[in-house]
Amino acid sequence: MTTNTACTLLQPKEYKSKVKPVWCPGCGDFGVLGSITKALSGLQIQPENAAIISGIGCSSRMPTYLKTYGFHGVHGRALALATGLKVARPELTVIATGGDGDGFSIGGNHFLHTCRRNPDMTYIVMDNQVYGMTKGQASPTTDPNWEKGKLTPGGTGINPFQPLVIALASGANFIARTSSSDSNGTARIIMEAIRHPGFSLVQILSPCVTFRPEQRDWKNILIPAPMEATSDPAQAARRLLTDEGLYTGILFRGDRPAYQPRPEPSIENITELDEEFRL
Ligand SMILES: Cc1ncc(C[n+]2csc(CCOP(=O)(O)OP(=O)(O)O)c2C)c(N)n1
Ligand code: SF4
Repeated sequence: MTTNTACTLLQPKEYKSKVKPVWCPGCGDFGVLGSITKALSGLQIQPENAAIISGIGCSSRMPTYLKTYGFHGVHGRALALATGLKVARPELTVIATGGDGDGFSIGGNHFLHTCRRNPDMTYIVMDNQVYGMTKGQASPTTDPNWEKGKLTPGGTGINPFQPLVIALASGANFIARTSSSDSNGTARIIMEAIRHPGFSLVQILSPCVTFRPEQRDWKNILIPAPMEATSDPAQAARRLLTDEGLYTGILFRGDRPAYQPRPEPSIENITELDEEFRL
């Protein structure tokens, strides 16, 4: 992480690009954008020293709205792209952003193996338990009884994916849940996640007011976790398996060393490579 050493402090609004978000009025993702800019400002990270990487979805539009470097990739591949960038440019602050569909459905495999690999980056998932961009299909985190899904009128009938439990079992080093309605609290958690070495997952419950209007009520039912973050995976697992997705805060903080291979020197003699592949 490279921070600002100049005298003038960068304000949150200075991290926003000139592009106006096209999200629906009231979408939780506006709050997340605000929290990311507050976190970057809080840590005084120069925009050119940070990169925001995403896949596809309403939430994956995030890099467009920030003045940092950014890459709006293909669906489900944010973590693969972000890992490659972090390996090649370890000095950058790398943040991957996206939705529950992008991250846990098409990107599920990358999610597991990024937790396992533990690169030093932050993954912000705006979880609205629906595919917003494609107009309201059930996602991996959708409640099995939600009957308004475009493709699942009787509900999915299958257990939701539990991202935090799965992240813990797969080796993520920092696990937190927060809400888009708590702008300052979310910014503080993102700052902690960026500072923490290794793979940090921040699940932000971020309502899709268009396809899940009932989620506006989330802000009234979420409760701060009753205990400090634990570094004991067994205790964290018990907590996560019994909290019904309502606890917010930093729920687990591990100390596994981050993955940072030294990039191999590039091949100097291309004819040797030619020889290797000659049929
Ligand atoms: C390979 C591929 N498959 C499917 C799609 C269609 N698609 C675009 S976004 C999306 C789901 C987005 O849901 P989520 O990640 O939860 O983000 P949200 O829009 O809710 O923020 C899908 C299925 C695509 N763009 N590419
Ligand atoms: S469809 Fe849902 S997730 Fe997408 S911008 Fe609108 S409210 Fe947000």
